[in-house]
Amino acid sequence: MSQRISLTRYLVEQQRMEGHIPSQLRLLLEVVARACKSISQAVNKGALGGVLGTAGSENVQGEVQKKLDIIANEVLIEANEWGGHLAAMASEEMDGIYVVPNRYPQGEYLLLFDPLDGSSNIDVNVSIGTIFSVLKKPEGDSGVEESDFLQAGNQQVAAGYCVYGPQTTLVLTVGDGVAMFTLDREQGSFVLTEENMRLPEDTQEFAINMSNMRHWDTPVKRYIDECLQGKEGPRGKDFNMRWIASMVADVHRILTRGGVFMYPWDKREPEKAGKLRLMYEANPMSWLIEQAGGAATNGKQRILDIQPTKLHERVSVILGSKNEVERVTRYHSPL
Ligand code: P6P
Repeated sequence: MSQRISLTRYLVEQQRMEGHIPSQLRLLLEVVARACKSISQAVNKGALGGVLGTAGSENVQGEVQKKLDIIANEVLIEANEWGGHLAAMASEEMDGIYVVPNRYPQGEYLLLFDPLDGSSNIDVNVSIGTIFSVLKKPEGDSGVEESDFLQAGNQQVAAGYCVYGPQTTLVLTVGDGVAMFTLDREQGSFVLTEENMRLPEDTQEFAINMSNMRHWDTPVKRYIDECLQGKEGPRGKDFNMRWIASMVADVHRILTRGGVFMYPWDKREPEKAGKLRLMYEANPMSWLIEQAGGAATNGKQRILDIQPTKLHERVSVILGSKNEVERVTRYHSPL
C-alpha cells in the first residue's frame, strides 16, 4: 500500500517546492494541528472526562460558555504562546487580544480562532470543531495591538478548521488549494486524505435555520421559497435541506459534496449584520470555499473584501456552490 503523507511532510514539501509556507508558518500550522489533536481527545472523552455541560460563565458575545469552550481556548493559547511564531492571538472566547508574554519570543503572525464552534452540540454528541485564521502582523513598531488584527479576509496567509466528528479531520489552505488530513489515532498524526478539494458549482442542497424564516429579508425568503417549490417551481428541480447548527460540520459537508450555507441578517436584532463572526468564522471559511472553487458573500459583497472595524464584528454569510451563491447575491441587488 502506498505510504500516506503526514501533515508534517505535506507542509515541508509545500515549503520546499511551492515556497508557500515560510518555516515559521509551517511551525504555526503544526502547533495548531497538535492543539486540535488535544482538543479532539478532550471532546472524545465526553462525560467520562467531566467536560460536558456549562462553565457557569458567559463569553464576550454574551453566550453561555461550555466547559469545552474554555478547555479548547486554553489548549490553543498554551500550545501557541511559547513557539516564537506568533505576536498575538484573538479568540471568540476572549474579549481582547492575547499578546504573547514577554518571557517568550515574539513572531510575525497573528492567530485568530473560534476554539470550539457549534458548542450547542457538545452535550448531544453532534460534530463540533475548531476554526482558525492566520494573518501577518503589519510591519512597523515592535508592539502589537487590536487594530493590527483588523485586516480584510483577503490578507489571510493560512486558514482552516478541524471537525471533531466520526473522524477528526483537519482541512486547511495556504492559498494553493484545499487539503484534508484525517487523524490516524494509532499513529497519533494527521494523514493527507484529500488534496485539491473542489466543490461543484451547482447544488440541490441548502443549509439554513428555517425556524428564522419569518425574520429574513425578502431576497433570502425568495431564494428559499423557490427551492421549496421544487421541480414544479422556477428552479425546476427538488432541493434537500441540512442544518447541523455547527458551521464547521455544515461547511465540511459543502466542501465535500457541494451545497449552500446561509446565516443571513434577520430582523430579530436588526442592528447586527448577522450572527456569525467575520474574523474567525466567516473569513477562514470563505477563503477555504473560494480556494475550492466556491463563492462567499454577505449578500452584497465578497466576504473576503470586507474591511473589519471591530474584532468581534458579525456578518451575514452566504457561501458554497458558486452558482447558488451568485443567485442569492443577485436577488439582493435587483436591477
Ligand atoms: P443557530 C454555532 O453556535 C454557530 O455559531 C455556528 O456554528 C452555527 O452555524 C450557528 O451558530 C447555529 O446557529 O441559530 O441555528 O443555533
